[in-house]
Amino acid sequence: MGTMIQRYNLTEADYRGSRFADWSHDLKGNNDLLSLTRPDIIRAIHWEYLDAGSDIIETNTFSATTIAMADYHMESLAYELNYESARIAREVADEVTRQNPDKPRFVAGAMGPTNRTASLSPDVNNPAYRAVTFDDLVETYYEQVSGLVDGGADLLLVETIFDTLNAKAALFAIDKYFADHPTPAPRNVGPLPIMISGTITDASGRTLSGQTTEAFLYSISHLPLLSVGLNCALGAEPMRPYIQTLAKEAPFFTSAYPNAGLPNAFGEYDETPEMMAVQIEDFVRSGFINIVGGCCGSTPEHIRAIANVAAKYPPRQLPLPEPYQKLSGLEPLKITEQTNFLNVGERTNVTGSKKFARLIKAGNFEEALSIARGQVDGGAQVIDVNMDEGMLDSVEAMTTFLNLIASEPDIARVPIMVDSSKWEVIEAGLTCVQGKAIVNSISLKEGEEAFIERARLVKRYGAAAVVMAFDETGQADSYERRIEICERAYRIMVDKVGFAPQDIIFDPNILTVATGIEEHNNYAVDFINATRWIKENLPLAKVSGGVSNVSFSFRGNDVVREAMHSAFLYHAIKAGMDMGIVNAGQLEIYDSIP
Ligand code: THG
Repeated sequence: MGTMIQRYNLTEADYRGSRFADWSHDLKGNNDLLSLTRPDIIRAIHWEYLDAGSDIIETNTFSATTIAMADYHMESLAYELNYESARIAREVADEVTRQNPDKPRFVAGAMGPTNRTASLSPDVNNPAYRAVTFDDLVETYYEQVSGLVDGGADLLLVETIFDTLNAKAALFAIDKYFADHPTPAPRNVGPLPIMISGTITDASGRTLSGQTTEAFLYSISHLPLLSVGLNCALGAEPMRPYIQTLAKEAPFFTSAYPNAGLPNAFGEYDETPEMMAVQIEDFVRSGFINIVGGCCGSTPEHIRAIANVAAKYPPRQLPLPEPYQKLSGLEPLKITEQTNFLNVGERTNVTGSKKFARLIKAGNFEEALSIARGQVDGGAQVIDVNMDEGMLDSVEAMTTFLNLIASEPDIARVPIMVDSSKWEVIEAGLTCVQGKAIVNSISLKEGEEAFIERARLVKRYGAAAVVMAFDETGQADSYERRIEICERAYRIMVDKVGFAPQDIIFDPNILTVATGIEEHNNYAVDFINATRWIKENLPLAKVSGGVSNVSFSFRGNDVVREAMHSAFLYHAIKAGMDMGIVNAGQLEIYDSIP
């Protein structure tokens, strides 16, 4: 769209039209505004791409959000821009479809990344600062979705994603919009299909916000997408390995619409239609792709050439779905049958480490980060973060700490487990992480209704969940109660919420043994037996627990505690325990316990 608009050499007056003739700010360059002031041009461009063979055209709404429109002081026009742009594209697509009903044409509502990043700080002196929050983005995208849907878009395209947290906010908004409006006019059908398209901006194969392609994929796979793919960036050729990765892993259709090569010194794109078609033909021939197209610099002639080569080959076959738990930080973490026991670092917990608590309470977040780093260096593959302390503003502490972690690549490479007994703290944590995180925890403590509501939200945020064996009558402390509650929670999550069973992590309560109270002596054995039962009876569910709890009776005697942890894990892992919250780096090897 931008490439074609450029060809018209429009002036400030064209952008303004009569309606905005007196607007107080410059409007030249506000391409989305042309849907209101020069709809004839937008219509003509759509027509040209359809004539070239496009099955899908994008609405002229890449920047039609309150956040991006703020540059022109046009926030209040966001809804109208989306509505009008979708309506125009709809009209042209319908007209062309009527001429040739055998080739139906579709309108993708384009949702750009906005001009702000939710997981990076624009202020080098304040790495915890954010120019935009997840909640701001959800609000702005929700409005965009409503305009696109009302204007008649067939599907939604979240594109040019350079920060996965922005994209997660877009998905959150879309999911919320269709929960609020199950069959919106004018199409009166259920949720529109969603296409997601990321952007790999450098040769290391990462997004601007630092994620690898797989980590990106895992972060956005919680909704039933129509497609996932890549666009924009350096052109088709450098995209190849990342498209290949998506083709192999993605349980959705895949898409690629690269730029027409690298921009030259004048910001122009030099790849001819023939050159670009050669690259795209390779993607299609290799079976990587279901949907192809062009981004910056690609003209209707490029699309015509691409459509011609694409027609020669069958589309990609979807791989068999892999029912694995797939988490991510900047890097992916896939839990398969081959994965060993997973260590979740326990020390970034104000109730679990006196040192961490002291640093956080003193506002010394810099040094607190070194504890997180120590856990990762010590072998933690996930880190548990807990800020539940009476003297702290836990929401603020969680937000600050997770934002700081986001700018430390050696820590942020692992997924985060957001640990709190307060739901608002968990939500605050989830709005700070671009990866696929774990919520720690939800339970039936406050009844089924609250449990369902939270499980739905966890899903909407795209996280896995620890589910504690706790119900309305209290914490499970026998084998029978543990399995009864876990089975009930599993059925509710899988049958009523539609939660992916591989994303459920049961915690059947590691309680303290050897307290002097007779009834406590079987706690560890009951946990281990419950673990075995869960793994045999609740398909794909995982089991975790807070290992250091078991030895609280021996506080101060770390030699005994560490030996207990190893002995406990030796049996629990055999019974199927998948992961545990542990003091990473301090686990004694079972066979070397004297
Ligand atoms: N299940 C789930 N989440 C949990 C727990 C659980 N989160 C918190 C806790 N339990 C797991 N984390 C810890 C962290 C530290 C300790 C125990 C459990 C611990 N800390 C030393 C102590 O208290 O003696 C602190 C010593 C120090 O200050 O250095 O033992 O069960 N889902």
